[in-house]
Amino acid sequence: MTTDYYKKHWDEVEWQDGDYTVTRTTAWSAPGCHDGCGVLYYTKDGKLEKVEGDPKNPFNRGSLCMRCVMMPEVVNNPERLKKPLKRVGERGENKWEEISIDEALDIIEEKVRAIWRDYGPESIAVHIGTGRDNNDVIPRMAYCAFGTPNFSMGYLAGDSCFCPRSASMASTNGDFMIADMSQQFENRYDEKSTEWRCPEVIVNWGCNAVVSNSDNFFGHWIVDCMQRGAKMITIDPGLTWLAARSDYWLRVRPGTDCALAMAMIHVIAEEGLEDKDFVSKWCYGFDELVERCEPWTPERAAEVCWVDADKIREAARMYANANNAAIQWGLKVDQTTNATATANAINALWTITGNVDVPGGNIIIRNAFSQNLSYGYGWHSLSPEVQAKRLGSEFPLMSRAGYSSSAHADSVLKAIETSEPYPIRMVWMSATNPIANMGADAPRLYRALKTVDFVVVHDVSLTPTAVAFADLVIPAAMSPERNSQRCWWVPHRTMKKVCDSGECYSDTNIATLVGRRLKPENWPWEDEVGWINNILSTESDEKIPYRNFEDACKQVWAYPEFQYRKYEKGLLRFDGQPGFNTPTGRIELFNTNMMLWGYDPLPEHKEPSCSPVSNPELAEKYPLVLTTGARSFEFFHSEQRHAHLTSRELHPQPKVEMSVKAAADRGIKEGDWVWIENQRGRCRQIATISLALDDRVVRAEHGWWFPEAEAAEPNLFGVFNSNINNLTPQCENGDTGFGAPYANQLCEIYKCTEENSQDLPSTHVTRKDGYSKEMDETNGDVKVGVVYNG
Ligand SMILES: Nc1nc2c(c(=O)[nH]1)N[C@H]1C(S)=C(S)[C@@H](COP(=O)(O)OP(=O)(O)OC[C@H]3O[C@@H](n4cnc5c(=O)[nH]c(N)nc54)[C@H](O)[C@@H]3O)O[C@H]1N2
Ligand SMILES: Nc1nc2c(c(=O)[nH]1)N[C@H]1C(S)=C(S)[C@@H](COP(=O)(O)OP(=O)(O)OC[C@H]3O[C@@H](n4cnc5c(=O)[nH]c(N)nc54)[C@H](O)[C@@H]3O)O[C@H]1N2
Ligand code: SF4
Ligand SMILES: [Mo]
Repeated sequence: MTTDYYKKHWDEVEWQDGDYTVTRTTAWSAPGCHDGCGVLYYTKDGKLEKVEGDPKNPFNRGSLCMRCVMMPEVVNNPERLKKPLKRVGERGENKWEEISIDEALDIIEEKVRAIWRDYGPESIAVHIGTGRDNNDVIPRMAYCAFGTPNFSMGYLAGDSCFCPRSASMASTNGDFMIADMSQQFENRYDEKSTEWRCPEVIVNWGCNAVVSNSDNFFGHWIVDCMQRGAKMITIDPGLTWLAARSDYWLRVRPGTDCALAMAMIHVIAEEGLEDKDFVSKWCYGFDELVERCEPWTPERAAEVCWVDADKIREAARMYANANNAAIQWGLKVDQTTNATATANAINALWTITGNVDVPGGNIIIRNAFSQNLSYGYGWHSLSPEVQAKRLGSEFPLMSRAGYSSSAHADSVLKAIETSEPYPIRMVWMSATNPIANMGADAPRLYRALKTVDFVVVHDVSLTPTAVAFADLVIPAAMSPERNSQRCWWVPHRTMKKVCDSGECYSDTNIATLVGRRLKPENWPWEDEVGWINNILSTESDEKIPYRNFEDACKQVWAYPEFQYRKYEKGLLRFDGQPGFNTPTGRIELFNTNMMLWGYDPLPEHKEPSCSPVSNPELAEKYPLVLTTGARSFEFFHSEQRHAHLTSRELHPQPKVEMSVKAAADRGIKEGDWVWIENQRGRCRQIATISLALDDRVVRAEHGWWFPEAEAAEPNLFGVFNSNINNLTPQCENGDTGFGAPYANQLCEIYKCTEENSQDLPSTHVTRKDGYSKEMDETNGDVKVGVVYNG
């Protein structure tokens, strides 16, 4: 295909190319992803045959990552669910009967009405996974169909994905901020037609965006900016592609980022590199912050973080001296119990250097055309009495200020385990596979979810979660089989159905069907298009250029107007005054919200609970620092794992990365199967040797299950055999309720032998009730130091 081909069809949204119908639209989920890139779908006889990046779409400008390129394989995967299933055997036996959607809805309606009558709606918990094409749909179903306040992100310990960062930003800045790579402008990198300027320095902080494309940020934008001269600092224990191309790679010890950020603040303040004008006009508490960071000399941080002191100094200078610099931060900021403080410290870095809402800095963003749906969508349909029952509302940062408008995942788990403050009788899971991936302490979740009376799973495939717990499984439609619209910052996008999904249902469809059965007064539309039309006509501001789905599909995307330095123009505060949307109207380096709620208003480093520093005794037995879950190109969490897919061909087995010395000391060679073990449990992955990793640190993968293996228990697709979440704790959160140590554990690694592999984790968990069992009677948490007893 030549460029001429695309030019010829530039103004069309659908055309014929031989036998193919080509449709210009966007992709989101399923399969999962955070972004919504422009695609050209090639369909023939109602079947998806090929996907290309849409060169016209400003978001991805023709690029695609491999998960969209391989979408036809996943959509046409014969192992996909095609019909609703009702369990006929015991849970875990994998025995099902195919039923119609009406029969499934009958069962759901009967169970829900019985729970409403006997226990109250709060006894229903509704879960989703990460940000897919159901982010707003499933919360609305929870509130407006089931009438429960207990909607949460699966069993994500400490809500530790984006929520800690977003709550930090909301409480210090009053808004969300993101690295500015020109994504607010349809003309993108054209510096002549926009105010955008390329960042001189980009900091990749615990984020590997070229692989993860996380949070509506397309990683290739960083490459585009590198090509335009941006220098880079990467803060990561691993030598990623970005780290290898950076001017500074700070090989931080997992879980110590707060200390590193405080040392960088120390250097900036000591050398007077802060933006004095911005600090004096727009910041509150600079002196207090500087005082707090005073003890954090680069030398002290070097000891804590295992990074060279001079490098910390030089990186801080390079960042602060740039005219404009952008920090793109990621998940690893959240995956520590010290997440809130860590996020506050990094937030302070872009603030004191004046990189706030300026071209090529960190910009303030909101959803296009005022579509503020997300987790709070439909919340107001609940009475104040029901709202007050939301689990986890004892955490003020989350509940009182509405910074995290969901139930607290660990609190839901505890309610299932203890029936306190009330029992959970039904669990609905859309797009989450918690025992394979989302939840920490997968064995504990396994035990808990087995006790819930009624479980519904809505998914594309029959997952370990479905086999272990579900009474009903409903098949999910995939991205090219959905009509949808997207509100995640900018641009506003539509997603158009191009192939038939048979009896598979989009989240929007299933929520509508369930809602119309249970509370028809809240569901005035009949199908997904009716719902989208409602959003476009009533939930969007008047600047949106279309008011119904049909018109929206003719345009595919729309950019709202974007302005820099909104704080100077009175565009952020409700009262229309200049300043930020905070109590003081300034960015609160000294966080008055946190002070009022009884938290430390300033950042401070805290050691992870299991580290060589905090727990040297444990470290004697488990000397390696373990970080988990760095993303790989092939998979989105536990998806794309089927054996015949290209993803498994390229990445057939789980991998744990260790240094040459760490491997040699243990007699381990590249490609050996090894056990990764700590006080909570163990799992096995394949060793891969790194020339660059610290000898004391290892990086293990998450999300592994083996769809090709026996589905029934005790094997359960081998879901616990390679599951790194046998080693991570649930219910160990920061004091704000946010953050969990998924990425900073201790472990030991040893070679798998026949002898030590008799008791496989899947059997151990499903048949022997194994791992992390001993609970602390006072609070239901797992005791740190419980010794694995295989
Ligand atoms: N392909 C793919 N893309 C995805 C996903 C997926 O599963 N697959 N998942 C999506 C989701 S839900 C999320 S939240 C995002 C996450 O995506 P990112 O925010 O990019 O996070 P990770 O890939 O988990 O980790 C990024 C880097 O942090 C490093 N790291 C590990 N521990 C630490 C630490 O303690 N400190 C620092 N500074 N760095 C550390 C890792 O080595 C890794 O290179 O990706 C999204 N995108
Ligand atoms: N150890 C460790 N654990 C981690 C992480 C880590 O870094 N380390 N990362 C954590 C993070 S940040 C997150 S966000 C969670 C993510 O966890 P989740 O988002 O829950 O991801 P999965 O467990 O893969 O479950 C997603 C399921 O949804 C299905 N699905 C995909 N798209 C759709 C859709 O549109 N509709 C429906 N109904 N189903 C769909 C998929 O087939 C899959 O079975 O994992 C967490 N777990
Ligand atoms: S980031 Fe990758 S998987 Fe997601 S929509 Fe874009 S190309 Fe597809
Ligand atoms: Mo996530």
